[in-house]
Amino acid sequence: MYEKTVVLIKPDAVERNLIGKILSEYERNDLKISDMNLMTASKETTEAHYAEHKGKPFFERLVAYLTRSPIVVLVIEGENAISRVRALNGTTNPADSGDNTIRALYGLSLSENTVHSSDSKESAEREYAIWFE
Ligand code: 3AN
Repeated sequence: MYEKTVVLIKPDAVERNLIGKILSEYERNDLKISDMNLMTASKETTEAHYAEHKGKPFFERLVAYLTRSPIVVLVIEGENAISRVRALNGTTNPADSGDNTIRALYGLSLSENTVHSSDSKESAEREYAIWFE
């Protein structure tokens, strides 16, 4: 199925000049970057994005991290783009992430794990509305 997914290149990656390396992982796997914004995320937008984690012990730290410096917000398209991008990104904790995944290569910790991507079609639509509308 042809899909769109929302990807965030998070502050730890932008701070370490990894935007180009991460974009090239998606492009060389035949995924299409169809929208892209470099921005500093507001607290309100970030809290909406991570609404499912509100109230958890790490929520405030997560919001402080994502808003501390610029991020890149992307729309990536292709056949089965949602699962393919998540496979390229790897698991939430970089320490457990498969060889050559973006998080294994560049992730620093469970909190500073370099990239985000939508986990379903519903999440992609919700996240698109948050970041692009
Ligand atoms: P993913 O981004 O892999 O879909 P989620 O949605 O479960 O992962 O978590 C969102 C973000 O919240 C993660 N990228 C991570 O930074 C943070 N996070 C999740 N679980 C924990 C935890 N137990 N401790 C600290 N941070 C966490």
